Amino acid sequence: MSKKYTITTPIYYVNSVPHIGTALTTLAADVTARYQKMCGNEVFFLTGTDENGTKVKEAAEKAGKDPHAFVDEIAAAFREIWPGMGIEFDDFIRTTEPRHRIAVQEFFRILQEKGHIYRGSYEGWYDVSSETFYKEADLVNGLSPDGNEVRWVKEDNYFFRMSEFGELLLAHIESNPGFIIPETRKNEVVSFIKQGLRDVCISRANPGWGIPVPGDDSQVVYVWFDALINYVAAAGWPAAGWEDRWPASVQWMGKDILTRFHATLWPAMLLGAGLPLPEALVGHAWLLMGDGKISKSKGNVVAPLDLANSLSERSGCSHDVAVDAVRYYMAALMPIDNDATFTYEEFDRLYNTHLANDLGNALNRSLAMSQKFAESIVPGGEVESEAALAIDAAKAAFEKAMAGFRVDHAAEAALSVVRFLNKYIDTRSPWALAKTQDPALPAVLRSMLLCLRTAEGLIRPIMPKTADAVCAQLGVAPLTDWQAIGSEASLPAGTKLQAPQPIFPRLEIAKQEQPKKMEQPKPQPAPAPVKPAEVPTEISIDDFVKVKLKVGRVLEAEPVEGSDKLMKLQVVIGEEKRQIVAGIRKNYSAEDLIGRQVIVCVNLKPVKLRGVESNGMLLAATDADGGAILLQPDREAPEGTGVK
Ligand code: ME8
Repeated sequence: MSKKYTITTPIYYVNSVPHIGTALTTLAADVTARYQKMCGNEVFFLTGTDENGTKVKEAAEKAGKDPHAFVDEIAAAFREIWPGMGIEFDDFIRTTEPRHRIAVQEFFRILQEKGHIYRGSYEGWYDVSSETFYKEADLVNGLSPDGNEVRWVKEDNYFFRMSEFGELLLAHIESNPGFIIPETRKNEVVSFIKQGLRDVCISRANPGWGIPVPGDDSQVVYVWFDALINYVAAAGWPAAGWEDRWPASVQWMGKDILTRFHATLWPAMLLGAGLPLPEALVGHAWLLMGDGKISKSKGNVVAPLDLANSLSERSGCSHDVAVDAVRYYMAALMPIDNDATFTYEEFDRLYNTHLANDLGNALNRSLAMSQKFAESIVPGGEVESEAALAIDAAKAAFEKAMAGFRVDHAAEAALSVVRFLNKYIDTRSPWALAKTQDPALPAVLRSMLLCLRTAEGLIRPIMPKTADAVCAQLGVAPLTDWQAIGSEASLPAGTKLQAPQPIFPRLEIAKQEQPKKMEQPKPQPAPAPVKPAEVPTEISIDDFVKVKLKVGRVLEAEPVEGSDKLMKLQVVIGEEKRQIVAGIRKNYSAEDLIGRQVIVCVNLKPVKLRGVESNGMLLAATDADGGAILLQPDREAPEGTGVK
């Protein structure tokens, strides 16, 4: 059988349920898997749970549960949550399974046979939270380097001669530049090894939980030594045929478990047993919440599905799209070198700007214009060269990003094509071409639609359900072959398009709507004296129809320099684009405005406000402080629709 492209995540401790931190790594692995499948590789995507440690046993005791029942319950939560996040793993290994126990005991036996294991006594500190042994010199103010409590341990144990592998590991890292990613973390690993690797204690006194050391039931295998072996156990080792799944092409993890475990202990174990080393180890940075790492003990856990459910409720988008929006957020944020901070505000902002504005608008506008100017049929004709270049550049940027496991850059590349498209629509102005019956119109529409089709292919590894929704509107089958992305054949002339259906309804970002943010009610000022209502002068319908009102969409927005009230907007109204200056800055930021539909009075005489020409007026109600509350159609209406 041919070698598969093997992708692994860490196997997670079952002391707590999945959260947005563990989802981050699993998502990175899923995006890699989906991309590699599209590239034609046979993929083996492995995840699972780490169930044998002291940490898990103590968590079960704390919960007053039998450890077997406890691990079954939490492992089931992991197994169930991942498909709900669109994560399609091929195997889920639990370290309490017989196939894992057999592999661990055999691995131990082989290393023993080859003289890499000896008996000794351990006296030192042990951090249960990270299941790590520390020397006195490693401690910081009596705590582990991560700030966890440590306990003194004195036991007769088995030791692995890790000290013998330092030179071999350094040579491997040196001759395989892609082995440890990113570069900064590779340097940390190299200096850790250069300080001298110590032999590692690889067993603990048997507490009645864990995998017994072969031939010595008084000891169980140290949980890290045990857990790392899951990767080859799931490949089928020690039985024949494991070579099609091991070595891994990439092992994804957080930086916490790279240096001491995956980049030193694990390769040393493999070298000792005569097994091949993984091709790449990616140790990403932290997703922080507020000022700290997301962890159950800190009580700051965000469940990814809760986030999706809240988005779907608040915006009205479908559940599938909301899950994709969470996937997109994590992909776009994917911290590699530096830690990133999770905030609800940033999540909402990215949804509105990247998804509703950039992707949603590109889709709506392209389909609406195709409907208007090409009867919703993909026209023939050559794709214009600037569109072809943008398509190729986005695809190449995505490929480069994924070759270096930069999921964040891949997300950026995927959206670059719709950002280009929105600008292209503005500059090529199909409405103007239609007016003058310019022969370039079919090519422009075709270019727009091919950009969309390309975006559908490029977002697919990150947002698979959204890609399907885009396909449905384009009237084509999903683009699953990477080679075909960007090709003219991927969107044949004559394809019948569907009417545009907004996929990402905009979120109204009012502070009080943010989930989990409770604001103290402010003391209410005494009500202002009510002014008697003015009796408006009556006008006839003939007067009213003189005021021409139309639906427009804000494409660009920026504050007018020197004014704290005025915003300069570029608004598309049907086939034309207008500059409008509006006194709404106090209540709306540029981000609130871009992509929003507005009602415009289109037959006001142009005026100059602070020296900037304004060609129309937005309709707005006025709040108690004189601030603007913009009017907006109750549902999306094509730009240019008349308002009565
Ligand atoms: O370490 N930001 O399991 P674990 C980014 N069982 N990534 C995060 C994160 C955050 N806030 N929180 C968790 C173990 N992670 C061992 C692994 S493998 C043979 C054994 C992710 O449940 C990140 O990948 O503590 C980190 O390395 C992993 O979860 C730790 O999961």
